[in-house]
Amino acid sequence: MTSYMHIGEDIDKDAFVICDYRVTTNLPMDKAANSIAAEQSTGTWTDLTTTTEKIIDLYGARVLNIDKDMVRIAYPADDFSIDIGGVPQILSIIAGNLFGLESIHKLRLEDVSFPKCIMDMFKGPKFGVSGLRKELDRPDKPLVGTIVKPKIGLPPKETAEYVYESGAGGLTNSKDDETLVNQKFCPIEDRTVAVAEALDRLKSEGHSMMHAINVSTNGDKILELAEKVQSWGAKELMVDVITCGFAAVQALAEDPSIKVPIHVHRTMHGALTRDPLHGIAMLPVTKLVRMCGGDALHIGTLGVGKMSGNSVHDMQNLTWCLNDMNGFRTMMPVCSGGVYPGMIGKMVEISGMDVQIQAGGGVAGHPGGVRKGAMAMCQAVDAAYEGIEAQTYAETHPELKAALSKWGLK
Ligand code: RUB
Repeated sequence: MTSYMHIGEDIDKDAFVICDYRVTTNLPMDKAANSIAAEQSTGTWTDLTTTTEKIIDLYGARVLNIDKDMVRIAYPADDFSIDIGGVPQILSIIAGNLFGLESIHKLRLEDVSFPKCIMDMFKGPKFGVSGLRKELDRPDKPLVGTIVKPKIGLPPKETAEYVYESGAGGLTNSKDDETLVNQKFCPIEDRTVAVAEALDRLKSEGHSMMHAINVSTNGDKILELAEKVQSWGAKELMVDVITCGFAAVQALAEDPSIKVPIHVHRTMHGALTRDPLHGIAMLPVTKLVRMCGGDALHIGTLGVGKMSGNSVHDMQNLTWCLNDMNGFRTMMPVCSGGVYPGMIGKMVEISGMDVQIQAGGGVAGHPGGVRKGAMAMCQAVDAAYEGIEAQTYAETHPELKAALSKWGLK
């Protein structure tokens, strides 16, 4: 069998896509790594009469390192399609057939590094952290948002009332939930128009706020829908990246007709990210969403909310939203899922100020209703910003006090 082993080789990092895989197999690890490198580049299960040493030398993947169950494989940049192909073709190499190989029991793509020549094919966020802050007139503090709850069921008028109330309570952001698009009880056009009126009313009262309308739909319709939603007054769009695909995020972000930020939800990511031995970690998802132009991305709640995750992994995602990445604008990390005011102090201590903290139940479940729920969230963020314990701040802020007595402190 052809060898793809290049252990210890000092490759030119600008000429390869480098992946770290966690591999569980009964095979000796070098055999397993070799079969992955072969399958994902120039080989298959048997030697071929049609390949040449030159082809393997130019386009063969290289196993660079094996450390217990971690295998590092480098793919020559020329294996990747130029101009067209995009993330679908990238994923078919770095995260394709290898997941189904019978001899590999489990496999998880933990990380990927892209060379400049591939990152240059992408444009990154159009707005990102600084753009969102500018649009919202919120230079320093964390953004504070809500997800309109219930997830489904409210008609457009009530949705807009919810948005207005949450803005009147001080929130900077709100959004549709991932399961709401264009149901009979809440047509997207009526919802977008009603929410735009609510946002305009808030603006006339001196408060800037955005609401992300969910345009997740089929690939042949998403751009047209986004354009319509924008023409009906949407100030932000939302797209579910795993169900719609990275290409959908990129299509929206790079189309010149789309002039509003894109909030990226990651529903269904648990099918990829949750098993510690199998699937795709959130880190490669984060890097790809930023390359594709997402302006804000759900990254987890740093180990404190309702969704599974932990602060170490979520912080890696947060770092890759905000670090220096090929000159791309930074992307707003969004902490969401089971969030309530009593956990914000801990969250901000870990995340720092460049974060969007949002709560659905943690706003709409407040005993005083949406406006007071929004006020409690903002008060918790203000306390964290000023370095004051939430409990102390609550002594002079009744809305926060009510939230702490209902949900407690984390
Ligand atoms: C939030 C909610 C969101 C989650 C998704 O509602 O359900 O869809 O943020 O999780 P609530 P993640 O605030 O009531 O829990 O952000 O981890 O992808």
